Amino acid sequence: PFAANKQHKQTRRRQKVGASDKPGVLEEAVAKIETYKGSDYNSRRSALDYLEKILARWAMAARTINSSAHSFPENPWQTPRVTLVSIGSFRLGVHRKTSDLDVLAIAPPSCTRKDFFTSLVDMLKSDPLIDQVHPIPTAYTPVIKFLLKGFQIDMLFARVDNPSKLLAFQRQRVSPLVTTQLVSSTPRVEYIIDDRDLVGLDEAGVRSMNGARVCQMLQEMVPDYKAFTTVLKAVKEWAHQSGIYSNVLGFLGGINWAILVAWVCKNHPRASTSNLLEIFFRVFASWKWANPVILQPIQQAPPEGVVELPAWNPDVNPRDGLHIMPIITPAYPSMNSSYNVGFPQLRSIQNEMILACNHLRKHKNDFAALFKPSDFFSRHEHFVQVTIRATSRQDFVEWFRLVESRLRVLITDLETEQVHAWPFARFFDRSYDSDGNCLGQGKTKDENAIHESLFFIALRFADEVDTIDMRFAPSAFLHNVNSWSNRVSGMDLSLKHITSSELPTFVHPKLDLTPSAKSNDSK
Ligand code: 3AT
Ligand code: MN
Ligand code: MN
Repeated sequence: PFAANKQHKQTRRRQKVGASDKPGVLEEAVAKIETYKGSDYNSRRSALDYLEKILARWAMAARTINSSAHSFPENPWQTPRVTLVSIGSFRLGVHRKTSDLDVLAIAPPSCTRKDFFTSLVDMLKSDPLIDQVHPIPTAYTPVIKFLLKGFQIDMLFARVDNPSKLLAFQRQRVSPLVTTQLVSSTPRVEYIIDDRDLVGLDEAGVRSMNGARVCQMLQEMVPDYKAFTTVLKAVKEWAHQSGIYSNVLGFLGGINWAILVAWVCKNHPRASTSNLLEIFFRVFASWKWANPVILQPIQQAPPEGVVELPAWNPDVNPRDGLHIMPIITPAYPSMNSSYNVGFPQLRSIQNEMILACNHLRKHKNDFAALFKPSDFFSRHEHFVQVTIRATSRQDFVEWFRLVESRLRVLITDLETEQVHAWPFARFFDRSYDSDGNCLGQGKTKDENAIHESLFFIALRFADEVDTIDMRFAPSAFLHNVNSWSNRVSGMDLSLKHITSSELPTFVHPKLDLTPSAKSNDSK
């Protein structure tokens, strides 16, 4: 680690000498982005501390229950502790104000995954500060989702097979390389998980641990961590504004963008941050998909003693060969983190990258323009407007989650040779009272208000198209979603075709009234 540290410093020095750009231009632009301003580090930290206490209570209770049925080789005098490790954007130090908090609970042998999804879920449901508990035990990576002190939490679970291993986690093993790199952006000391820690875990456990391992590997692999986070923050903001940030809608999410940025950093260790961002757009605007983006050679065989799992390999697994935009995770077993991406979404992502690339070519270092709201709604003429509605907040939360998870199907079905679908990854939320008066935009907390969310997919027709019957996709989608078994009255969904003149005014970006923008508008 110390050798690596030295090398790290040298890279930095070289970078200063060799940099052709004015240093710090991108840093300045990123510092102005509202969504990263005013670190809410402490409130997130205190939410995690609170959660850690609940987990401690749960672990005590679970041991009492389980010890009568099984015997676990645990020291009865020692309190079983659950270790909470943060992963995702909070761990990387690139979270936005609206980002969720992703955590991994590493539990002692006396706490099983079954307990996690039963007794712990009950505890969470009865906690006064916790809301909207949503366990998904059958997911590829099982997770409990809930709201704690206003933060959306995604909690994964791994159970270690012997108590001494857990103690090792609790001793805060920290690599010196990671601490030095993180000191300025992520103050929290984190646990380091290596291959040996996967021994004895089941499949879902390995995949859950990998949430943490992927973050860790990205942190260790990039030559200049600060530069990585600056570029990643810029990319995330640009992707949000461009309507292409969302895993569930078939675009790219946090982990995908992080891997792409790490790839650029790793392959261009001497570039300045401004250069790195330009290279990012240039490289991925013309990337020949479905060639995969791979950070390091894919390890096909498991580390010694670790359960064998399929690693991404289109030669062996034909389904892997169907992925159109493979972005491969580095930790064993490597997977494609973007298997959800569809053709319309890929086209949008590439189009936005080309626009960004051209913009920077014409206006060198004008990064602020990349962080402005997209003019998506002025670019297109025809739209499908999806309206998701429910008559209470609780119903809305569940209904929205269901509809959102199925919108990818609608997007795929709308796309044909004659019609291209251009989905925009953003929801416009409003709430109303029973007389139809608007109570406000954005998510409101009013329990009994009518909640509504709008989503738009632009349509582009081929030149030869005169009239076209497009009823199939919307009616199939309505049928599919409306037959959901948990649907109750008041949960409504409607789709309609509108032209740009019928768009609600609030979809257009608010006019920027700063003097320079005014003079641009009047042209
Ligand atoms: P946000 O700031 O929350 O948007 P993030 O980096 O935290 O970005 P997510 O919350 O989507 O991203 O994911 C958190 C972690 O969960 C990252 C990764 O370890 C794991 N994960 C999520 N989606 C995938 C995926 N498709 N493939 C592999 N790992 C994933
Ligand atoms: Mn996250
Ligand atoms: Mn998440």
